[in-house]
Order: sequence, then C-alpha cells, then structure tokens
Amino acid sequence: NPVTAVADKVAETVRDAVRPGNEIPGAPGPVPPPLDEPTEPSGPLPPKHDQRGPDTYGPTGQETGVPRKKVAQGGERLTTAQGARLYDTDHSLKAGSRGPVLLQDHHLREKITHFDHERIPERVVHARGAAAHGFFRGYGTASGISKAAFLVKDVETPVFVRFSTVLGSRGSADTVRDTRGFATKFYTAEGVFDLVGNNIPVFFVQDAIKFPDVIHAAKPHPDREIPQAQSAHDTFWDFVTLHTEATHHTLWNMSDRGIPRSYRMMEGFGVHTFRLENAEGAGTLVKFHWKPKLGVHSLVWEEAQITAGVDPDFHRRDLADAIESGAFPQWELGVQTFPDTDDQMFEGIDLLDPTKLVPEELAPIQPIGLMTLDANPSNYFAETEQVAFHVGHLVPGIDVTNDPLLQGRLFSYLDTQISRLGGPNFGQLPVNRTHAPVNDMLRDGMHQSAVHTGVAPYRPNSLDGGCPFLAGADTGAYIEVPVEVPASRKVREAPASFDDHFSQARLFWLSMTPTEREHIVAAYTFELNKCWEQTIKERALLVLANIDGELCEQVAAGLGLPAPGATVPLTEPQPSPALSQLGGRWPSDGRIIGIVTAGDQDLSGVRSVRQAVLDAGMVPLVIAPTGGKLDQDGEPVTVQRTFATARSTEFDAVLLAGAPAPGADASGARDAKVDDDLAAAAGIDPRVLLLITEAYRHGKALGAWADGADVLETAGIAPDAPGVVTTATDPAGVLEGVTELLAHHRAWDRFEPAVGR
Ligand code: HDD
Repeated sequence: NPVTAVADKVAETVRDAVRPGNEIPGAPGPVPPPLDEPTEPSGPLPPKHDQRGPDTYGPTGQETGVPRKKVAQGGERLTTAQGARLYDTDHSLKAGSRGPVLLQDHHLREKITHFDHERIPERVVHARGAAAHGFFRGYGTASGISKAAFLVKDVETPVFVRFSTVLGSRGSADTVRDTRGFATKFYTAEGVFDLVGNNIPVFFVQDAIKFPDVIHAAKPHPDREIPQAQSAHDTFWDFVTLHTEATHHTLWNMSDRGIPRSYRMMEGFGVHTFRLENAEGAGTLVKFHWKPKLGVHSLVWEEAQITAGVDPDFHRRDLADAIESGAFPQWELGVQTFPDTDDQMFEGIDLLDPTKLVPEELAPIQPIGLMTLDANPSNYFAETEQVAFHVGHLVPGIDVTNDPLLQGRLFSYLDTQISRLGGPNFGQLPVNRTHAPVNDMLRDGMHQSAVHTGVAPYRPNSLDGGCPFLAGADTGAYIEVPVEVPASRKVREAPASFDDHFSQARLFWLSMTPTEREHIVAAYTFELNKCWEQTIKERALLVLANIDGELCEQVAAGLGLPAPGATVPLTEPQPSPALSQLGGRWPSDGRIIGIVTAGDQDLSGVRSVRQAVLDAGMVPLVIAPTGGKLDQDGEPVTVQRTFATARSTEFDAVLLAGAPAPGADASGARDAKVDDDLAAAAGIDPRVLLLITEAYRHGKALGAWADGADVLETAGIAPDAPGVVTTATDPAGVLEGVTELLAHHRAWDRFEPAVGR
C-alpha cells in the first residue's frame, strides 16, 4: 500500500533524525533533516469516506457509468494540463542557474496563467456558503396535488444543498446576523428542480425591481467598503425605514433566526407561493417548508460575535463535521396548501405578497418527503462554488405564480450565472448536470464541453430525422395554464393589499416568548446604536412604534431617545406559537460536548464519559492543559483541545472532570474577562474559568464531578443553578442530566427577561 509505505518512510526518517550523534552542537535538541519524498510514485488519493463528487452524468445528461468516486486526477506522475509528464516543477527554465528566465518556459507560463485565473467572480449575494450532497425520498403524500415524479412514494432523488449568508463576501464570518440561504438542487428523472429559499419565510421587498436597491443598501458602504457582512450600519437602516415593506423581514433578522446555531438547525422556506398541478390538470397553491429534525436553534448574540472571530468557519465546519461523523442532518419537506382561487388570497392574506406568511395554525404544514445530507463535497470550488441555482429550473407538476418578486428572480438567476460562470454552458458543469437526457437546440458558446452531432439544430427539420420531437402538452415541464388575465392597463404599481406593512410584523412579535422578545430588543438596540445618523434612529423608532409600543419603548431607552407613538392603528392578530423557537424537546445528535480535565486526575472517568458521549451520537472533545495524549494507565486518551485553543463557543455543553491548576502558558488569557487573581488564589487555570463563565452566560448546560465542582464554585456558579448538573462521583449521571438539558438547547431559565413579562 503506497500510503502506508509513505507513512513508514516518514516514521523512519524521524527516527533517524533523533538517533544519538545526529544532534547539532549547541542546538537545543536533535534537528530532523528535511523529509524525503517517497521514491515510489502512487496514484492520487480517492475522496475520503465522507466525501462525494457530483454524479457522473455527461454534459447532456447521459449516464456515463463512471464510478461515483472518480477523481479528476489520474496517473502516477505530475503532468501538464495536456498530460505531458514533467520532470521538474520547482525551477523556472533559465539561461544559467543565475541567469534570466526564458519566455520559452511554457510549463512556467501554463502554471502561472492558470493560477492567475483561478478565481471567478463571487456571487453578488450569498457569496459565502457551504454545501453537501444527499438524497430526497418522497412520501407520496403530494401525488394528489402534483404530478412531479420525484414526489412519488419512495422515489429517491439525489440532491445538492448550499447554505449561505446573504451579505458577506466569500471569506466573511459564518455567524454574523443575517438571513441564511437554503438552496436545494433536486436531480430528478424529469430534469433539475431548484428550490431556492431562505431560512426566513418573508422577504424585504415585494417587487424584484427593488432587489438591487435593498442589496446596495445592505452591502458595505461604497466609499470605504465597511462594514463587512452585517446590517448594523446607516445605509441598511436608511433603506428599511424608508421602505416599510421591509419591516417584517427586518424583524425576523433581528430575532434569533438571524443567528442560527447551525445550518442543521434551520428551517427553510420557499417564500413565494408556488402552483402545483396534478395529473388531472387541477392546480393547488402551496408554500414550501423545510423542517429540521434537530429543531430550530440559535446562538446568543455575544456567542455569535465571539465565534465570528474565534472560528469564522463555524457553520461550515459544523456541517462538514456532522456529516463526516455520520450524524446526517435531515429535513422534512412540507407544504401549506391553498385553493387556487382567482384572487389568490387565503384568510385575508395575499398569497402573492412575499412579505406575508400564512401562520401554520391557519394552514398546517403537510409533510411530503424527507431529505438526508450524507456526503461532503470532494472539492469546494468545483461543487459549492460552481453550483448554479435558478428558480426557473422547474419540473412538470411545479409552476410559478405572479408574485412580482418571483417573476424578476426568473430573469436574474440565469443572467447572473452567465457572468459568474463565464458563459451560457454552466449547466454542463458536473455539479449542475441534469440526470435527465438533454436534447436541446442550444449550441456552441464559451466552455462548450458537449460534442453535438447532426446538422440540424433547428426544428422542424427533415435532415436529423425531425429530431428532437416535442413533449405532449401534458408532459412538458412548464405549465402555461391558460388562466384568465383580467383586462388591464399597463401600470407600474402594486395592488392595494401590498400596502399593509405592519400587521404581520406585529403577529411575529406577539408570537415570541419573553426571552425571544428580549433578544429582539437587544438586537435592534445594538444595530441602531451602530448607526451614525440621528434621523435614521428616529425613523426606525417610528417603524417600531407601528409594530408594538413596548418594543419601541425598550429600544428607544437603549438609544437614549424618546419613544414616538404609532402612526397606524395596531392590529390584534391571533399569535402563532409555531413562530417561536422555544419549547419542545429535540434530539441531541451531533451536539459538541467539551470535557475539561486537568490531565492527571480521574482519567478513567474522562474515558468512560467520552465513550458515553460517542454512544449517544454526540461529539466529545477532551480539553487538557497541553496537547498530545493523556496516559496514566496504558489506555491513552487523545486531547483534542488545549486550554489555549478551546473557547466556550465551540461547545453545546461543558463537563468538568477536574480543577486544572494554571498552566505555564496561562498568561495569554490576561485580557479575558476573568479575575486572574481569583483564579490564582483558587489555583485554577484562568482559561478554564473563562470557558465556564462564558458557557454559563450563554445558557449552556454544565456538569461537574469530583474536583470539577471547585471550578464552578470559584466561578461563582451555584451547584444547583439552572442548567448545572453536579453529582459527587458519578460522571455517567452527570452526562445523563446534561443530555436531558440539551433536549431544550439551552438552560432558558438562566435568563431573566425584562421584556414582555
Ligand atoms: Fe436570490 C442567489 C434566495 C430574491 C437574485 N438567492 C440566491 C441564493 C439564495 C437566494 C439561497 C444563493 C444560491 C446559491 O447558493 O448559489 N433570493 C433568495 C430568496 C429570495 C431571493 C429566498 C426571495 C424570496 N434573489 C432575489 C431577487 C433577486 C435575486 C428578488 C433579483 C431580482 N439571488 C439572486 C442572484 C443570485 C441569488 C443575483 C446571486 C448568485 C446566484 O443568484 O446564483 O441571481
């Protein structure tokens, strides 16, 4: 095995290096020589067990029969792009070893030229994302309302899902306050269906013609290009207070939905109303919903901010790690259904207005299938970066409605791919290839990778056998239903029903628990205090007054401004408990449990609790003073985090197996919000105290046994405080208590909301 051979060779080299006599006089220790490359060539490594590439369909949808794990590289030797073997790639061709580089070095030119063009334009919105492969299995429950083949019972359809933030650049942090994208590509037998949604069910604007405006306002200021990936700045608040149709979406962004704990713990929404059609031609209006099996959970704001610095890749790491560890995230797809009436209204709600939702209590969500994400991409660029979604990618049985936001999107997605992916043939990129046979009459263009045959790409023709033939009216993908279009004038205007900008924002506010309301108040106060212009803050308060008086007063107090009164009559909608995230019990799969040990205490307890965490489908991370392995009794425990690399934000719960004394490198924690003197007096490493106090402040479950309880005491945390589990000697009992707490995500009773009690 070439891989083991390499490992053996490396081990041998290192052993050689530390042999007596190999030391450099005066040097602190033996210096290993540079590692040799293996002398035997070997083929490229295949993707890891958790990784998969796109299915290997040809550029025009034909099955190639190539195994799924195929990689782009082949052969054992380095080559040029044309396959010519290279004997050197480290030195330019020069006129003598100290002479100038020769223009004729075509390998140098090819290598540098390719490198110069490695990047493509990032997405104008949703630039930062992470994706995974998986499959969708229909329940068959939708077959009465849609003839789409992938919704038939037990039909399994491959999918590729990309999650994203909206505002930030490609390298921005994951945990910023923002809407999240949730885009799913279904490779169905009838062609690709893209469900391009968000984790918020409503949108900022009602008409696509306003999309460039809201994005210009929300992106960094054009003069200095700050701030990155956030809405806490003047132009965003200027826009959303001048365009009150944005009120509802803005309120969702300021709620906990704007800072999800994980992509695995987000709902997804198709936002618009779609029209399904069954085999008999009957139509039903629907809204699509993705419901995560793990429940909907969020970060708390301080945690989100710390994480943006400590681990900007938090969400993409979380998704990839969960899949790699076998904790495959799942979402149930469901629909709310509405009769396809002429007015396209439901219970007084305009179904064509994308700033409105329909409460689940009025139209329950009916599950129609289950999606499982079970493989990570093998190559970020080829798959996650090049995947091209388009709301116009539809299959028979699913059609669009006249929602003016959706209508504009039908143009934008195709258009953007042409500039982003360099031409009209982006559908031939492996991740975008349909699994249905393609027989179009589109030809040529940049990056054409299909070799079309025949001479007559037009129809009708008599030269290529008349091919391609048309589908029957009942089997075509686009359903041009001959609905009546009322005789009308050409106008640039919205219907009067689009004028209500506040009643559903108020519905959302009234449906929140006191804790969630407190978070919303804090978010508005934070963001508006980051604005410079006084008029924007005042205008924002006027908007808030039209949602709720208490919300407005609380934010006004934080801004140091008077609270204005409402300028519209406040409605009294029936709250929708389904909009709240709190309550319920949820699985703890894939939750991350930090186990703090001093390294020299109770290793068998650490070992047993670590195994119990694994057995429960969660991820244990052992945190010790130094890296390496802990070994007291010949059964070593690997350390995953040291006190220097661990931060509370990484963990859903922390277990204390000991009270570690300050490590030699503990002074690095000086700036932390922990009283060093206190830590020193108690003989506990200050970084452990920081970890615990932070986790406590963020409502995380804590458990301690043996000396671990001393850490809690020093941190001022009572052993019977909410969300704290302490038993004298029993790690298993502590874990059981902590796992029970995790079913509720956080120890909510640790927070004492001042709002809405
Ligand atoms: Fe959009 C990307 C979701 C309105 C124009 N959008 C994009 C992505 C998501 C959404 C998830 C990222 C897809 C990916 O991962 O590649 N967008 C939405 C939702 C909207 C919405 C849920 C409202 C309900 N979008 C919207 C409008 C327009 C666009 C009104 C233009 C008029 N969106 C785009 C785009 C993007 C995009 C410019 C950028 C990159 C891309 O398409 O492929 O075309």
